[in-house]
Amino acid sequence: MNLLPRRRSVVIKILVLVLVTWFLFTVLITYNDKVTTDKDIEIRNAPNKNVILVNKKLAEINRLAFKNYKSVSSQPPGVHHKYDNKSVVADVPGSQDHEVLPLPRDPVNKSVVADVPGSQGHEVLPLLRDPDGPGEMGKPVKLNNLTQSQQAMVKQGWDKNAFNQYVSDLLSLHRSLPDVRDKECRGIKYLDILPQTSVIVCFHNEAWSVLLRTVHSILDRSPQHLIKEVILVDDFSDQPHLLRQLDDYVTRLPKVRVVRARRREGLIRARLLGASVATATVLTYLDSHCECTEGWLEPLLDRIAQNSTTVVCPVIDVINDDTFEYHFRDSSSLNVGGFDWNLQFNWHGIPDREKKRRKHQWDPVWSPAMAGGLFAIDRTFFETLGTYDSGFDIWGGENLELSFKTWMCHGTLEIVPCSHVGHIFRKRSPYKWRSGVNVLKRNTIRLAEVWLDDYAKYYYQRVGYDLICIGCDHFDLQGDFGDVSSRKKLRKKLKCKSFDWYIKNVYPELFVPGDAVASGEVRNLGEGSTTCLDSPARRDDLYKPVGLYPCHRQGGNQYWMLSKRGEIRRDEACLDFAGQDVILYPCHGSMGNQQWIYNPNNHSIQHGSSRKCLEMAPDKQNVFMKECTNSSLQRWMFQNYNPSKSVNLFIYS
Ligand SMILES: [Mn+2]
Repeated sequence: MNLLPRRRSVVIKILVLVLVTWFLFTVLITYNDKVTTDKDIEIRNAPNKNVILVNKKLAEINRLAFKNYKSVSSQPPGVHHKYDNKSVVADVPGSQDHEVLPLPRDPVNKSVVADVPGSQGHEVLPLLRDPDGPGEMGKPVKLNNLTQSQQAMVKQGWDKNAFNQYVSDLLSLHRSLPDVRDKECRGIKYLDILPQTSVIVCFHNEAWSVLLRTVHSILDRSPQHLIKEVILVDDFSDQPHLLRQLDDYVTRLPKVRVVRARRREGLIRARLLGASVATATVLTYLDSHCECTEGWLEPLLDRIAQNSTTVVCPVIDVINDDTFEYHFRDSSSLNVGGFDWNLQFNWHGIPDREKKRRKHQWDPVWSPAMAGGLFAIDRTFFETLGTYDSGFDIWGGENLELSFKTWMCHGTLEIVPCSHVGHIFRKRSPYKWRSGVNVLKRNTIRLAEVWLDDYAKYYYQRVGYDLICIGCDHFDLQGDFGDVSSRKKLRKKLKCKSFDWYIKNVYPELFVPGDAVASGEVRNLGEGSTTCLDSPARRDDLYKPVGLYPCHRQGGNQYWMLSKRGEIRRDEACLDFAGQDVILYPCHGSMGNQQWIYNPNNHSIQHGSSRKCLEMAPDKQNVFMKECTNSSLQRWMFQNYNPSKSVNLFIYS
């Protein structure tokens, strides 16, 4: 009987011991796990410390592998898609020698993987991020009281990247952003079943924190079932953080793969390399210095799901290159893309006819051209269009090529106001290109030759034949820009519409020099009729009052065109009156302050909205806007005036 209580106490002791041991063990395990994870995330979130020294040997081996490429002809056959994950040599036009490096896919400790934000599922996301940390909610970061060594680091970051890398490194890779959409966007119901997308991000020597913030913003702010994969295309970077360190990092992000070019390819061929390994129905291209915002993806995919020939662009918000502040505006001030006769892309306001076509300001808006870096396209449609012209080199003009053929070959190009992606706009390119080749020129000549038909002459006039090829006219330039016959054949095969159709239907706002109602000098008929409107009109000359000078009949600063819509302009500079001086202002195509009504009978130039008349000062130094009189100082003569082109000029509402 004595034994029993003793035994009972032994049993209880054992039980307690087991419990305590189990408890301690559990605590220890959890603690260990947490320490590893915390450290892990901390290291990755503190990019200043993240220059893990890359094993030099590995880097060397990589370099050796890259060296072994063979040179190939510049226009190999079409794209062949590889749908497997294995190491393959991709057959991209112009880049047969790409090597797709296999991703290390070793089974990793699950608890670590699950704790990496944006990986596997989005459900386990303990973001170790200070919600009031620097740059959160897209707020600006201003640097104060820096030590000398910090100042040196700031400068180094700018030199390397042309943006403030030091500030970027201070921000969380998962920093929060405000919901920048119009509030109506939040209630829009999209199709239940949307296609998946492969997001393709090309980079060359991109800063670690900027690249990874791009990646995490994709993963963190997209419905995970819509992201099939994120493909990072490395265009032959040599900075150590983009080699082994990047491979190691993305191992923990199962949807992210790195594909590496074996030599410097340029943006266009890098994008094609990405496409060649992508497996989803929709390709979404982003630059490597972006941040996606809440709800950015669904409205893009929705448009493509409804019509696979619709090519869509998000609204591109500005991430300040210095403070990393996220700037955004509502859709009322949205711009669409266009270009000038230099074939340079530009932005302009939504034309009135397009405003009328749409019901709401948050409805997708037709855009004549895309900026280039950020868009989504159905992969089959992209292939049908012949992807990019593989004869294009490096970068430039490819955005217009894709824009023209989208519209001309039976598609639609839209900007989707409910989709916002931030982008760091740099003021200079931090990269070196091989010298001696004007790639932009070569690309745009190809563009003009294949797509512009008769309108190509305006491009050639604008850039000057000399610039294209010294000593030859544009008909014997074949050697200079390569062979475009296959691209022309493609255009024929697809039964694409003419550039004339495109200009008249998609981009009627574009000023076509041949349509000018008048071109040449604008001469005042008072004070001896010897004075002409005279101003330079380059970008630096804008916003200044327009001047006067004795007429010289040599064009130049006295060459003006009167457009059908009543603009008095040279290139993209328009005479503009807002109540003060008559200045040169970027043409906006919306008449208003830039509409001038020329009356060939009394030679007056009346301003559309103020109804005042252009008048020369008696001392011939300035022009003013005055009430209309019969004064000879208000009489002007346009050179080469052709009233038959001035449709509707006198009808104003
Ligand atoms: Mn960019």
